[in-house]
Amino acid sequence: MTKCTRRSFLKISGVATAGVSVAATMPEQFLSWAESQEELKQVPTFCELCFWNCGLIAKVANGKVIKVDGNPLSERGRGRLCGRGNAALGSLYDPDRLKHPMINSGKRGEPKWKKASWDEALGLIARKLETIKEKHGPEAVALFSHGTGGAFWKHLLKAYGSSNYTAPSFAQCRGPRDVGFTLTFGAEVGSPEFYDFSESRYIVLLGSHLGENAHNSQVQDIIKGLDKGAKLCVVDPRLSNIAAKADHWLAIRPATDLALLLAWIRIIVTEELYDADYLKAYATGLPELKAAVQEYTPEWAEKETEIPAETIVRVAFELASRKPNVIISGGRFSAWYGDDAQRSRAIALLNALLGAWGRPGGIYLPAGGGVPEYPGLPEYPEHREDLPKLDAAYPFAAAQTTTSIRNAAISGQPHAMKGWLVYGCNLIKTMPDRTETIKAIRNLDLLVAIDILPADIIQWADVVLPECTYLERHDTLSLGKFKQFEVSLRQPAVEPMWESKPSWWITRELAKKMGLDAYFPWKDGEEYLRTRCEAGGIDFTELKQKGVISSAAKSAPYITPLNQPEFATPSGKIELYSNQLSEKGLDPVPKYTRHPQPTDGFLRVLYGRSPLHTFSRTTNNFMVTDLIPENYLWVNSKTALKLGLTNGQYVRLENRTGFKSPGTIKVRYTQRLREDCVYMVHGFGIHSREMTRANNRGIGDEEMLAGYTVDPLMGGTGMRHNFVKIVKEG
Ligand code: MGD
Ligand code: SF4
Repeated sequence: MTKCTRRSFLKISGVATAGVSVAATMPEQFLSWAESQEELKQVPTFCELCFWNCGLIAKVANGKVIKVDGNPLSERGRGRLCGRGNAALGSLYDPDRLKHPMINSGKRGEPKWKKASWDEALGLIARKLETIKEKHGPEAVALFSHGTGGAFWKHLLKAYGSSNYTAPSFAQCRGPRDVGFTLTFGAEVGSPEFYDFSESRYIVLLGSHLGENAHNSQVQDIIKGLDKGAKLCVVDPRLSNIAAKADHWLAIRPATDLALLLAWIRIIVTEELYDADYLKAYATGLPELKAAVQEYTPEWAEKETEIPAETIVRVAFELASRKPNVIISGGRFSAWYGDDAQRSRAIALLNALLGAWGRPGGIYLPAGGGVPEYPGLPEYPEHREDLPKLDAAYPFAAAQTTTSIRNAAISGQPHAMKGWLVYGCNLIKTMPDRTETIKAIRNLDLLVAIDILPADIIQWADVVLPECTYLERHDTLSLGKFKQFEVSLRQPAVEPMWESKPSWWITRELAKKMGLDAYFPWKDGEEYLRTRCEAGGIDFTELKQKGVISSAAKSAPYITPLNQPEFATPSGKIELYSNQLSEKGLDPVPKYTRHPQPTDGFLRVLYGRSPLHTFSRTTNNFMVTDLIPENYLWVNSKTALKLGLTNGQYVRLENRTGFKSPGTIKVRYTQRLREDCVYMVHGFGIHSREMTRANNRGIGDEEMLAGYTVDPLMGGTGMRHNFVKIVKEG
């Protein structure tokens, strides 16, 4: 933690010369500090407005955070914050924040809130958890978690005796990609991804709108790569911002990406454009792969994808000419159509054929490193081996799926599911099929929501626990495996507001009430972190001061004669043909399946991200809602004219089951989208009236889902089979 004076801060931030505009743009806290002679405290910590966790430095005066800046030591942001990261004060000082624990004395979904003390709320939760354990066993309790503080809840759940923890970021997001890559390379592509964009010579993005999807360092890297001459091909039904910078924009017919990928694979193997030496050294199954893709000619792919065959061939040759310094990326959110692990595997196969894994400008090998857990904790209770697994139907489910926990709560099969702890997940908007989620919730004996805002999920909770925001708390360490290993510290910049508390405290107090104190020996958050750092040989005093410490000790990002890669597949090689899949009766090489296309005046709903919003996390944040207060419905101008829509008009949507959106959305005319689709940003359409700025703004894509398809490999939920009609108001 360092201090600077008002004068030096004004100089650093350029505010001293900003003149009259300061009053218009700076928050009240800043103005009162600027009038005073207070010293400015600088507290390094990291951002939680998305999972990228960029290092930041909070500037604190008079007990208030007045500004945040990027921490130059953090590889995740390199001194910069994105628009959301800069809106930290909008999260910290949101007047709608949860202020004290609450107990619901009404029904779930129609709550009657009673303010409670922490002792009362935690006492009630502890009693209910004990009862569930007695009646059904500890496995009948599950944790849904998304965010850094979730680590303490996972520890509590395991100490209680359950291993049922899940995150929507697996089955509803990047799980299919991770499984497709693991089946091929024996490892995931990482989070943040190990893409060496800044050194790339050819980049293909399929359905990834990097930039609108603001992953700080990754956006910096791709721009650097393009500046240095990398070619870019973007495959997207919409001309995204990154597509506007591309050498090729392929406006693919939605749901046909696998056809394009298989055609590219066929061209590369039949024309022998692959990296032959690399495959000889590291891969197995090339002849089988070659035989399996013969039917996927460019002419066949043209009919499926509506991309001209000659363009398909041209991109394949261009891409191969720049091997191995190439990246083919399917982005992060990969739960599209239910065959997503296989589509992701096709992407992995292309990277493998071109020798990209472990090569400069391809997918680098992440640095090793880690920090041990808190030493000396008791062993977790043993889990019952005879209990059937919730995800048994999905042989490659590398993590627990949210939907299998939901199914167990509905049916009681394969075992009882009676209590949910929901940490930082807005499940009502996150899981496909809201009716099923509500049915499951109604069957529970206990739902505890741990949140910072009165989000939609809160309305369905029995007990609500207000966590303090990331600028007010210690959390677990954030460990980053980049080309160097990096440890980031979260520490409070200011005291928690109202009665909100950090998760290290809430879980410890709850544990005490259940006789699990031995698992939570730390005096406070700082002592927890210091002890772990000491056990891992990290200088905690230095970490506190810098916020980030990185180490190059185990850094070897590229393959060299002395740095050979290891592939954790059964064969120890890159598996172009997968015996693991064939043994389970699944396709060893991806096969194309045709998905339904919209008919009879229906349009496919595409959805994505806004650079200023993270799902529903930011839709109430006053610093970004001023700029983007609602989502818009992108409609191709020709389609809009045909339907008699005017630009800016509010409309409703109706899905194939006849469900009409309760909210309305503003039409945005565009030529940057195919005629058979509409597009919107996810995270809007909040129902909670206590979220005063987000309530009833726009429409949530999840609400319009008429169904979803489940990935047979890993249980991912394909949510892009979403067709709607546009209904004019009145
Ligand atoms: P968010 O909307 O970010 O999504 O799923 P979620 O993580 O459930 O909800 C986060 C919740 O955490 C909010 O209620 C917010 O108030 C709360 N929160 C924010 N900060 C904190 C904090 O510091 N502490 C606590 N305790 N709570 C906090 C995201 C998931 O959704 C993902 S990763 C993807 S990629 C999918 N996206 C997606 C989609 O695009 N469309 C559809 N239909 N479904 C999707 N589901 C998936
Ligand atoms: Fe925060 Fe933006 Fe970094 Fe995400 S990318 S952690 S929102 S600064």
